[in-house]
Amino acid sequence: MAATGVVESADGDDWRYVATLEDVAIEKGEPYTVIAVSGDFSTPLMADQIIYLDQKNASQDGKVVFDGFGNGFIPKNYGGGKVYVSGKGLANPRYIGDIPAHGFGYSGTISSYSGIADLPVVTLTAAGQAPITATVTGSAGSFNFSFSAIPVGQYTLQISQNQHGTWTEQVNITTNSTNISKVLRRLGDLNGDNYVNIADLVRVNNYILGKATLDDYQKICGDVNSDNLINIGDVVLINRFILGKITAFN
Ligand SMILES: [Ca+2]
Ligand SMILES: [Ca+2]
Repeated sequence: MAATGVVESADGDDWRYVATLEDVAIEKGEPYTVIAVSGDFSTPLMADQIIYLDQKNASQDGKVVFDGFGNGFIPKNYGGGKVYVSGKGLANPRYIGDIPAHGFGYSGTISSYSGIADLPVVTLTAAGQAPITATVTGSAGSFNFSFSAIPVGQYTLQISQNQHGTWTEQVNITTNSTNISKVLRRLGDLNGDNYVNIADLVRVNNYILGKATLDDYQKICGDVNSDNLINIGDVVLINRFILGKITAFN
């Protein structure tokens, strides 16, 4: 006896499921049903558990082929599931395989200082999981990034680039592909005008003196030596940068 299922993932949101069931109990011409569910099969089966449902007649004894793709799936759940087949000769729905977690595209554009050639690094990290790294293209302060097939859930988005303040935010990947745009500021550029000059130095100084506040991203961009503090050490470095004594912050 053999029972196998194969899931073939394609680009973006489109994917297909091909199941082949070979079993001596299968009778040619009899209807068999393949059902993909989130979690385990249960009776009664809840409608929102159903990922995919299809019925085919056995084309020959011992073999039924299900071939569904794209809109053949009911997108109730993309977190993965299990596939069962039921029909004549099968007293209970038979488990034949897993559907891997399926996800959605997440992409966007990044604007940054054109004088830095290094590509940004973009990652999505779910709690307790390894970071997923985006494909990044572009040059001269204008970049595109894209993730494909990210399972739905909460992630930390991080965008970093040499000589720029690292952008971090929480994002919720939903059952839609998403396109965003972000602006990365240079280290030392607190007002976001792409220059590091006396205006930025004054802001940092006023913050240290308690005369002004900075938002979270300004604090990251003002911490030019990346020690998680904004203090005289950063002022000295920004001043040296403005005077041309250094050309980079790290
Ligand atoms: Ca500036
Ligand atoms: Ca610092």
